[in-house]
Amino acid sequence: MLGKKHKTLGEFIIENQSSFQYSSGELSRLINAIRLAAKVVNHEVNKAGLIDILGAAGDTNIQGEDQQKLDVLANDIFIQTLKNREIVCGIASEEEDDFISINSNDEKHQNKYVVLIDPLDGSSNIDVNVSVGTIFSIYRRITPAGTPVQLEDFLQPGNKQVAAGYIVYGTSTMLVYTTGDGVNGFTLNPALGTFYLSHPDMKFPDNGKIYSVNEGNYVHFLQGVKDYIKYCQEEKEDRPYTSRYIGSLVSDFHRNMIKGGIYMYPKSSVSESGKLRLLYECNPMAFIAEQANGKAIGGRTRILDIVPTELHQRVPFFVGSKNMVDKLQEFLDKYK
Ligand code: P6P
Repeated sequence: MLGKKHKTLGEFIIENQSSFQYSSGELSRLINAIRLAAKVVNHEVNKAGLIDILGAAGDTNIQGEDQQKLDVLANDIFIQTLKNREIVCGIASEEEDDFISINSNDEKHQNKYVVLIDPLDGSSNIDVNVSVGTIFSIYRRITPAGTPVQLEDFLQPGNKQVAAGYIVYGTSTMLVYTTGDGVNGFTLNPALGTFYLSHPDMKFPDNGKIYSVNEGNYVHFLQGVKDYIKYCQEEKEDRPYTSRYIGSLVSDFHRNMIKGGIYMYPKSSVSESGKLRLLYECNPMAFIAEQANGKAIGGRTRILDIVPTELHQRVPFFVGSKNMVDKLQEFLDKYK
């Protein structure tokens, strides 16, 4: 039984309220809304194998991927929870072709935040009982109060995020997030429905030794990426490194942040821009990575400095321990 020494997420949010920029309490309420939605989705994910919720919903999302029923359910849960709180003026989701504008009912009170979300990343793993996750990214709106939210509110560079985080529905369910003042991880006690601070001040270990990439695509990678993978595999100095790839970004990222490692989803001759989405996968994970002493690049550029051009755009993504990302950069630069 967790004793008093384990702070709850609610206590942590209150205690750290003052460190939130523009701390008017709304960002706290927004994180609390995500906490509630995470518990509801966790409940559905954990029983997915028990009721006929598996299998595609027969529909496909804008990415052309079969929509698993759990994808749709998680999307609805997060959107409804965020809508109900009168804090958010717009939501963009991997599962929604366009963003959703939420105009405040109260003319005087304007909702200040936009949220971008991947409600259930790695959903193809659901049917084989492998961890999946939710990823979220939070900005303050750009457009003046009152007007419907425009695309510019969403197409902000990642360095403007005010908060970002993920939930990993794994052997235990964890919520990990940052508001720009470090990264903290909270583990759900399912018996109590309470998240407890289990991983304070998370940091990537300096020298990672795990590399995560789908090596089945090796033949399609740029030469610099191929050279780096061979570097990881050669028997020299502290190598060969360990290869670990779950096929679920949140799970691979989470393990690498704890043990040290690099996750790579390069562009290739089959996916010209890579597979991962800048706005609701790469930017939030890059914000967390940099807050945890790690690094995130899209090739030659820092992920957080990329100016987005469209809601569902994809970018190549390399994220993890600084030493590993820097070494990869050296190999990429050889072919400038
Ligand atoms: P591949 C899941 O679909 C995802 O977006 C990430 O969570 C995961 O790391 C990657 O795609 C897996 O893609 O092409 O290796 O199956």
